[in-house]
Amino acid sequence: MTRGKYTVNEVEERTGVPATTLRQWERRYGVPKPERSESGYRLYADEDIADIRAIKAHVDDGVPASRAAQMVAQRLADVHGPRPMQALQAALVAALVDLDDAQADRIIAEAHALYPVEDVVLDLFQPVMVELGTRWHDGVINTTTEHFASSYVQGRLRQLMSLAGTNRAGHSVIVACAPFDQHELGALVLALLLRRSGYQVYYVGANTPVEDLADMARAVKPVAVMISASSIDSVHQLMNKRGHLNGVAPLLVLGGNGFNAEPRRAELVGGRYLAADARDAVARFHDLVRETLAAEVAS
Ligand code: B12
Repeated sequence: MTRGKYTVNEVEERTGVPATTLRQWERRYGVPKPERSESGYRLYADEDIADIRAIKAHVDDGVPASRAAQMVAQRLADVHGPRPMQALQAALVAALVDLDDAQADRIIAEAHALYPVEDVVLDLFQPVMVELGTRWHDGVINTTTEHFASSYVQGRLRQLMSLAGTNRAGHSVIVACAPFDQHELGALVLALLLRRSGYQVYYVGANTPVEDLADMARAVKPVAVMISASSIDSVHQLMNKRGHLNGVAPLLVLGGNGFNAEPRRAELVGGRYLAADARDAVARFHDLVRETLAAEVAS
């Protein structure tokens, strides 16, 4: 049943909140949540108008808009059940843009109470970092805000890594970023998912010289070296150094944005590409490890 009956301009007239602000609240905080007409126009219900008036009243009392929207969203969650991931994404983006890590902690606690760790990481942290990174690339937020957000998310991912523990009996894997590549979050997400799947993960992190990575592999003897490259430049760095990567481990696995656009580039570096999504990549990786180890035993 459709509840929506007022257009955005009618809502502006009734509540005194400008249409641009209404759209911004919806995008940033997930409230109000108007329905859409068949042609895509927003249609607000009486309940939406009540929510907008409640947010406006808090804002008029001096409460920041992000907090006011959060208070109303929390009340809605109490009445209607858990907030969907999309609303949590918008709320987390808003908290990080406001440099409000206490609020970010609360949102993530809510997400962990509702969803499995893999979903929180892939459906909350990942889109939030893409959104904030894109805002930085577009010059909408400055470098300090981006760094604040990245290091916050990085901290949360490292915490999850520690909680996952180390499986000394698991097959070992080294995860690193390509030389000069500072995009660390994808590699960290991959490392976390691998650790939660029982691998013994050596997470090396950003900007790793290939020669040093090869030295480490000789010492650790992992079943796989996995390298993340987020840009074309990073892929070229790996291509130029492919000699050092040759035979570095039974499996050389390459991934990240620089390969997602053109997976065949992995062959040019002498490695394998699995998938754009870390969850799919880890599932394929299990099979690949099994096949590789079986082939080694047979030979
Ligand atoms: C956040 C971000 C940044 C942050 C990075 C913060 C950090 N500490 O990590 C900052 C602001 C620092 C940054 C800087 C730059 N960035 Co930037 N950045 C992004 C952005 C918006 C999101 C990346 C991200 O964090 N995603 C979230 C993670 C979790 O997802 P992911 O990286 O895709 O990883 C997933 C999968 O790909 C996969 N995966 C990743 N690695 C691997 C490895 C293996 C082996 C496997 C199996 C799977 C796998 O699993 C992960 C989890 O699902 C992307 C655009 C985008 N839409 O992705 C641009 C992007 C990667 N950046 C880009 C550029 C150009 C830069 C800069 C050069 C800009 C500049 N002028 O300075 C610098 C480079 C700095 C450097 N030397 O590396 C370009 C690269 C273009 C290209 N194709 O060559 C992109 C694509 C933006 C664009 N459209 O232009 N960036």
